[in-house]
Amino acid sequence: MAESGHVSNGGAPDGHHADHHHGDAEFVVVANRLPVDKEVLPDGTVNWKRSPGGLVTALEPILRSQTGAWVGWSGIADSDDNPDIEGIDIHAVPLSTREIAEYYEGFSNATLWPLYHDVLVKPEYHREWWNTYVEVNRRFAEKAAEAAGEGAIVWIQDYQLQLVPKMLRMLRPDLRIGFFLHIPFPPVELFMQLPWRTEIVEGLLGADLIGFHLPGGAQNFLFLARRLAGQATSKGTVGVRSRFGVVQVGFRTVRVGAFPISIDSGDLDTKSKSKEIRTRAAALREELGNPKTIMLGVDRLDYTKGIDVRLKALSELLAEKRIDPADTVMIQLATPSRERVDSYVRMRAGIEQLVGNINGTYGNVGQPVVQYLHRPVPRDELIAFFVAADVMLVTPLRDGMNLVAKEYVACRSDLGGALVLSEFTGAAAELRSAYQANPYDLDGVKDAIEAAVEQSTQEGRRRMRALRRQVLTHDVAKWAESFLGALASTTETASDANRGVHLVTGSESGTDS
Ligand code: GDG
Repeated sequence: MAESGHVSNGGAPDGHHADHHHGDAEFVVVANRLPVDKEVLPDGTVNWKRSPGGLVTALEPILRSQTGAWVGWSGIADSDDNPDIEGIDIHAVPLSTREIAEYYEGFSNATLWPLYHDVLVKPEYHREWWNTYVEVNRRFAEKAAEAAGEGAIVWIQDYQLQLVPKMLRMLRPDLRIGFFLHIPFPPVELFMQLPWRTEIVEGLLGADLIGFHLPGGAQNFLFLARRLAGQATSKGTVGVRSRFGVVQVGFRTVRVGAFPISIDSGDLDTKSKSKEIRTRAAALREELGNPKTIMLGVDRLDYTKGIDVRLKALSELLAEKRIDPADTVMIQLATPSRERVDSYVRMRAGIEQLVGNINGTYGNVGQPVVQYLHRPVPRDELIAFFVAADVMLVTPLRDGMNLVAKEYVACRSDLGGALVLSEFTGAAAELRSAYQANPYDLDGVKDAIEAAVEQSTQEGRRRMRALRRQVLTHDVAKWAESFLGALASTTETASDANRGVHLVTGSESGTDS
């Protein structure tokens, strides 16, 4: 199967593979990365640091309350490290240098990522990359099958692993399988470019529940599932039907729904009120020369994030004297990302040129308008930046959700600050009281920034109060609970679940606004 690079369309097995030795985990998370980062201490000893991501935070209590396992890659090439974390059974999937280049940097980040983000960069289609994606997905599925106990719940994460649901179901028909996509699911016209479109859709349909951030992504998927998965196979044509957003393929049931992800908002709210963070935020303002307005951008350095959009808007606002460089500072924190993918190298150069341009034209010695860091900053420092910033600039051309927008809001218990937010983020569906703009309409972005800079205290408090109500009542624990609740309520018994595919859109789990 791997040689041809095609995933078999064959029917699911009808019994258990008695020769497989099962693990004993009741709940298994499968993600590209393990929730740890390797740290080599000055004396050469190796330490595994828990990575602080939102997914880990949300799932950790669930993983610890049951027998929990996590299947993923350690982030290191050619390593057979199996890091140890208390309370979570870790199953590392080793990746070779070639596999990282083809499965991760190639098919995941130079094919799927741009394809799923409106083709902002031209996706590259290479058969070798696809073949490696198939092989690596198979390895993840095999590890998950080893880790999971009889009848376990398995939750597969994101675009790097879209073939795992089907592969895992074929190995272990007894499991209940969920899949969540963290990035947008693209419109049909774009997805149809993909030479392996049918394999991807069928791979996902191996799950019992497929989650997206937004109802629009779920709709795109449903349409494609009907169009692609109903095709004739070597074993005859599988019927694909739908009602009320419920599609049935053969006898199996697959539910599809929107589950907008969030953050640990309570934790950020508490931290942002602490004396240390308040003091640090005041010191930051001081270090910047107490400007009237601090603007802030926080992103992985990625072409989807629209960092260029906000820099161009700022540059024009300065040229038109609608913003005064003497009392304005913009801070752009850009975390290095995918530095071996060509399009990222080019984009970085473009952004750094824009920064240099603005500072060369409008800055003074010791007083640049844009302060740009290309490195990650510690979490507490980041929170202090959120507390200090008057205007938060979130201007992606396309973004599945955008957690930064929610984090900023969670940090503003003082009801200060203003959020400028692209309409093309998932967060825009919930954060209605932000200053929203179409990132392709530069005049609209400029107007939104100007309105945010000039808002009255009263207007700012009104908007921030509304934003905080949404973010504080919809946190990441609620997100996980809602997905896992929907997965647990998929009604069929496991053996029925292998005879066909049937889809339901999740009206029970849509966004709140
Ligand atoms: C994908 C989807 C979706 C950033 N710089 C630093 C830092 N960060 C943290 C932020 C935030 C996270 O990284 C970035 O999350 P985003 O949601 O903004 O973006 P992606 O990385 O593209 O995430 C996205 C998400 O998955 C979840 O489903 O929302 O749409 O693209 O938490 O705070 N953290 C620290 N230092 C930094 O310099 N400590």
